[in-house]
Amino acid sequence: MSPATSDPISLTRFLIEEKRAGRINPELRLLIEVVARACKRISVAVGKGALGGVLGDAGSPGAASINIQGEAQKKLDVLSNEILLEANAWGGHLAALASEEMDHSQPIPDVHPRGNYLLLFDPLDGSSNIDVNVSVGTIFSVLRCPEGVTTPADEHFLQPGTAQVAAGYCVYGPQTTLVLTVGHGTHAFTLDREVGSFMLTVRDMRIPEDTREFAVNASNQRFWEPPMQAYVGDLLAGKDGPRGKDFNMRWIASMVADVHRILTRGGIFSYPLDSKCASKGGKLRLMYEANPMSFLVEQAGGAASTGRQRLLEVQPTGLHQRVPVFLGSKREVEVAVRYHLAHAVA
Ligand code: P6P
Repeated sequence: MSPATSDPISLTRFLIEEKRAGRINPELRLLIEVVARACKRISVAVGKGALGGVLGDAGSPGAASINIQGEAQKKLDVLSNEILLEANAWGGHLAALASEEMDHSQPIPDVHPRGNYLLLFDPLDGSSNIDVNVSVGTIFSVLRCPEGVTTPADEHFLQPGTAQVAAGYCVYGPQTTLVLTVGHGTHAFTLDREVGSFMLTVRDMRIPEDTREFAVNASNQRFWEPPMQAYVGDLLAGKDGPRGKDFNMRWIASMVADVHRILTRGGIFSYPLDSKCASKGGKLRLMYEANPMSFLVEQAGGAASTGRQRLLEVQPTGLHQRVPVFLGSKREVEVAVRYHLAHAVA
């Protein structure tokens, strides 16, 4: 990890330099700029909280608005989704987009030119934390539109995570920070609110290969599969147990915040299968949560697995498909996977 110089460059300059180096093309540069601009608008709305009249559930009293995930939508979920849809409609860089908040993907309207990329996003992940003023974030993933497809549909989005050309998140916390990869490292840009620009604050984030910190919702312990119970049990046993060292636990219940901590200082994040979510394939969504986060983590020297395979190699079967997630410090993810593989063999 190399903190940016004392005179940080802007996201715009960083992207121009990536284009000059042949790592992105002008269309992808525009796409990322548009998403970053939308995140600035979302940051303003999130930052206003109660003053902006946007806290609480969407829908009318007693008739909450429920999304395809079966979750009550927050007003800010709906607003953030609308901001991203509007920002990306007219630029000519996208063929279609898909959102956690929309049942199906949506081609760019005919009134606007269509580009060669597909954008997927969770407009405001962790939104249940908003009303209690805990960090939340926007997660996005960029795929190429398949050759010859002029009106993309859901099936054209079903590409493995290795096909992503860019991915990122924007965490709305004490700072608003955009973390981005275009396949050449993972980089952090902090919003300078006075100027209104994202400024490069960490070039090439690197996750330490080992860690003493794990992130899991431990209240699910009784629902976990045996290998997960064994793995976490050994973490909790600390230096007197088979791991021979003590561990610390953090769980913010906002994936963007938990992953940002891991990208910043290491750790392992896990949302494994449990008997509550096994019928759905897991808790977290593959296409617009697990895949973009796994791309960022691998580009920062970490690892990401379902517990049974490299997460980026999962072949999607549905736009809102869920998947078990282990990601973070490379050697710790390898240990967690060994517990699962050992159980599978036994
Ligand atoms: P739990 C937020 O709803 C989310 O999708 C992720 O951001 C977060 O990691 C997870 O769910 C939290 O789940 O079961 O702890 O509330």
